[in-house]
Amino acid sequence: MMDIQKIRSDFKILDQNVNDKPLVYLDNAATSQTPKQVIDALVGYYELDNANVHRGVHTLAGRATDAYEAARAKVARFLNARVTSEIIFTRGTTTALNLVADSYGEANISAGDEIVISYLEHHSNLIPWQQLAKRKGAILKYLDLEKDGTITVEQAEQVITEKTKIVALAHVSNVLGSITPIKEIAKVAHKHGAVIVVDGAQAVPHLKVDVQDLDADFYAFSGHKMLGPTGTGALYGKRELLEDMEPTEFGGEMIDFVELYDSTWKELPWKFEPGTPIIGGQIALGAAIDYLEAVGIDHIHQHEIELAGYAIEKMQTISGLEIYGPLDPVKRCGLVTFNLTGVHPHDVATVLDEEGIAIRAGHHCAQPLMKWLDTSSTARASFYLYNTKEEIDALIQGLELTKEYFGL
Ligand code: C6P
Repeated sequence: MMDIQKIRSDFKILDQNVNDKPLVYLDNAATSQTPKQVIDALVGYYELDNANVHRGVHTLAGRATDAYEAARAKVARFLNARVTSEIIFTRGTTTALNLVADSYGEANISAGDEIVISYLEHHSNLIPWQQLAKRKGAILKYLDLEKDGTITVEQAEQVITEKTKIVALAHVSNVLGSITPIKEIAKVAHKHGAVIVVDGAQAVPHLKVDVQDLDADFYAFSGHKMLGPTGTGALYGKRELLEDMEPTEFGGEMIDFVELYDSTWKELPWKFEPGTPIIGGQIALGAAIDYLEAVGIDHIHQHEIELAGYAIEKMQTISGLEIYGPLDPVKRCGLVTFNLTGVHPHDVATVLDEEGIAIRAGHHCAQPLMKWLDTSSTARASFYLYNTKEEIDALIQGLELTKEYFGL
């Protein structure tokens, strides 16, 4: 069982009024809040250990390097990677996915090859593949979605062929909250000799992710959606794939020897980490993992199922409110995307903000999905471990007020 009040006491930011109302923060899919323990790790690094990593022989450099590499080991353990060197620190999901497209994609995609993605992808898992396909004369194919927005293995079986070289899918949709059956689709991809790249931005914060069990070839996530600082995150890749890949950025830290007309690279993972990394940030990401593990990721997932189920049940009583994605909370993570007929989602978000309630409105960086849903934008409430049913009650009241405000 989770002690929500105890958890909330670690998040000072939650204890404030916004527009004279208690803050109800329901925009966790955009970015989560940061507990004291993570802030302390960041401040502790700057107050006591600040130095560049992998370069100096002095004590602070040693401490900074040890803490940075210890954070990498935590990420490896959290995702159940085989070895720590399979974890490349990145600025987040977007950078990680671009790295795979620009390195693995560049070397392995030729004219006529197929890259398979889906209609629900975030732009970060769409544009890198779109641009790669354009550069190479490859074919970008889309998995269609079921009526409730979910992706099925049957769809994948129909679309993935012998020509498919890369399958790139979100583990959890940032709009629909739906969970993609990655493990089963990985089997289909591998049967056809393709690799599977997983966008885990909305999964790692909420679900137990085991990259070996999923048999993912690459797996990307962001630290700021899982209690860590912005500018942090990582790419997991199977060692044998990463070994064969070329860096896409060059400079200090990533080289072994540099001569006038040629250079060689460091071993994994450092050949993919040029320049001074986000040292304090990644150390704090390690502290975020400690926090999530102490609470228990399975407990967090269960809590979110309950919150999403409660929110969906209450929202269904509001006339003119359309919910997108599967209605069964077990099929999704803790977010609910919706529209109120006759009110633009930005207006919904603005009225709610007046009530101290933070939600997101817009296309959520998923324009093809908006088209598929036959809308230009939606409102989205997204939950995390510190949210409560009382906060969902406040959201529901706020939505009723929005309807009144617009005379509906
Ligand atoms: N989605 C949202 O409000 P970055 O920006 O690199 O940390 O994450 C990008 C990203 C990739 N994939 C998915 C599924 C995502 O949800 C996101 C970020 C935020 O939905 C900001 S648009």
